[in-house]
Amino acid sequence: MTCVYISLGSNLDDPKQQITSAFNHLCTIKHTELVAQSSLYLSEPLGEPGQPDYINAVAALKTRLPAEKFLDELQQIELAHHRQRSSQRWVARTLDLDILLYGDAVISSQRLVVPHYQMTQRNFVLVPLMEIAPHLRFPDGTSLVELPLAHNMSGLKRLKQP
Ligand code: ROI
Repeated sequence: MTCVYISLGSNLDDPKQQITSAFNHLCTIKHTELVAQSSLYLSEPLGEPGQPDYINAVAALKTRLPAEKFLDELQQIELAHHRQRSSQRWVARTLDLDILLYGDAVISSQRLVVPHYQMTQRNFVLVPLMEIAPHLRFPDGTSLVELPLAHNMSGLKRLKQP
């Protein structure tokens, strides 16, 4: 089994409900177990100004699926939440599920870049990760606790226990 960390984000159509529903869907992925889920965090938007605040969270799962098959499952869940795929980046969305880490794999394909290319610059990813995996190390050996943003709550509010 491979340990996978993913991020969840939503800022449209009742974001709290979108994330709660996404956690339920994650439990149904074949050959996969949901191991841990963080609290929900209210987070100020990064990117296009004027969008609503986001709800963010992270999850740890164990899976027997290869990375791209696992990505297919995440994209199915996004579609079930009416995610519109668009060529525009950094805009509002009903549900965004990103693979952050897939074991120790370093992947760079057209569909998938792992570790997620901007995760270390986003406190709305690192802070929830600190909650569920404080001892985490990245494939290059960097540890999560060493990253200053992992302790930075600016623009971020923890909402409730999972
Ligand atoms: N901003 C926040 N706070 N949370 C997100 O999940 C998020 N996702 C995005 C962009 C548009 C970059 N901004 C975000 O994709």
